[in-house]
Amino acid sequence: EAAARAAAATADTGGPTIFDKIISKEIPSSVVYEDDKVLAFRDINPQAPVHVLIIPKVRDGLTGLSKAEPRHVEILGHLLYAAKVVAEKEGVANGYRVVINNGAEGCQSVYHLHLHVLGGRQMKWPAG
Ligand code: DGP
Repeated sequence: EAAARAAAATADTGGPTIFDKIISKEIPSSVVYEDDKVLAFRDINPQAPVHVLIIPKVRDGLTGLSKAEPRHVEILGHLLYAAKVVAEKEGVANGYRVVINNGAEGCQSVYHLHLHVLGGRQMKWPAG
């Protein structure tokens, strides 16, 4: 499983991603929260009973966290606050984890910045 995920990690080409089609609803997803700037939907391959992805609706160069610039500070804060809202909505406010995989070595596979919100089970540390 870990090896499969590592193999799935890809390079940042800056091209369109599957998340564009999720934002446009061309590909259906299970939306758990949405506002004017962010969309939160269930991960297709959940790693915990609650596994939600939160993405900016406009990527604006944010293929990954490592591409963050000063202009992104507001949306970065918005995404993190949305994680708190999603955790409450999903009933895991007492304990959850927020993850950003960055780059191939960080096991990132979709190059549109996203937060993972994981909960509903005991998390382990260190993360794998
Ligand atoms: P990462 O490895 O951090 O880049 O996470 C990308 C996540 O995106 C991964 O956990 C699986 C999820 N994912 C990929 N394609 C789809 C999709 O079409 N629908 C949904 N809901 N999730 C997807």
